[in-house]
Amino acid sequence: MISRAAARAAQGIVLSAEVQRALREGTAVVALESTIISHGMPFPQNLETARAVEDVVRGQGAVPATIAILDGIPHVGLTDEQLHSLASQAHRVRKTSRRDLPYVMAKRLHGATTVSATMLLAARAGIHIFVTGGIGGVHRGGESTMDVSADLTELGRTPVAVVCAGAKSILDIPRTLEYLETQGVGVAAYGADEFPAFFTRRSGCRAPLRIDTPEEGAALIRASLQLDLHSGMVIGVPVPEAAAAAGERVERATQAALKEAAGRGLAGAEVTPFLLQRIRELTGGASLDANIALIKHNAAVGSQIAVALASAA
Ligand code: PSU
Ligand code: MN
Repeated sequence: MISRAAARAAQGIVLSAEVQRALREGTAVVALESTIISHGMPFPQNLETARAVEDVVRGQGAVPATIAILDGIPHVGLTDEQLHSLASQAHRVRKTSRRDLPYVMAKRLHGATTVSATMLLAARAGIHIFVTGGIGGVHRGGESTMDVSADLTELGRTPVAVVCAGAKSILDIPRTLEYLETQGVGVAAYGADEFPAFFTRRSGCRAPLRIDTPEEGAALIRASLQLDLHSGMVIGVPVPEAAAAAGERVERATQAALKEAAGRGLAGAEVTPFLLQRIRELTGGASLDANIALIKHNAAVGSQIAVALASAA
């Protein structure tokens, strides 16, 4: 049998020294995505947030592993210099989901990984927990456009728990939950009964599962790994109350941005980045502040779950 380290090397995945050591020693590791840096927020807030989120993870006693493709090589764990170039040269970085990975590698491009590609690379590296802001989902009107994020099918086939603030109301949340059920993905709300809707704490949809502590989250993940389910799960953490105050305004901006996107006939991978940018402009930055607050909060909760998982191993 070949070792896990050799298997990663064969796949051309580069792990930072810090991440390698943590995985070898059984220290908690938390994966982080890079599309949120390149396509989800403007510079320099994207860089500040990426650094702050890594600090939150470290503050909880876990090791952050931000994932991206640099010059065609998948990296798990970035240096500050690498984070900086990803954040400041976003126009040179391609949004990379599962299907884009071979192309970005073959062409030796820079790629920012979405939830699907980040999950895939995290799993290859042996990381079980991944923190982000929000997952992709079934877009509104998805029943006719078939615009369903590859994040959802990835959750059905890759054993990584994604800790997030739920799915944005730019998406059809009831259909997103239906789709996750079809894919066999466990969906839990953290300390709440309802699945959260990113900028707002409530979506009107009851979460299928509820957990209230990091230990409960760790136990769920452990059971899933034990059964070798090969599927992921979603842990939805409601946005902190203070940051949820902007929720109504953001909701109105979301409606306006959706109309604009439809008017421009946008489709495919462009849709989500366009909506995020327009909502940010229409709310005068309020959506960005809330976005930053919720991802830091998710990082704290996700790291606590990762630490609980590592300590029980
Ligand atoms: N939702 C957010 N911010 C983001 C994304 C989603 O609130 O930055 C990004 C994530 O990387 C997610 C991707 O995986 O958008 C989904 O894109 P699409 O809808 O094209 O599948
Ligand atoms: Mn899409």
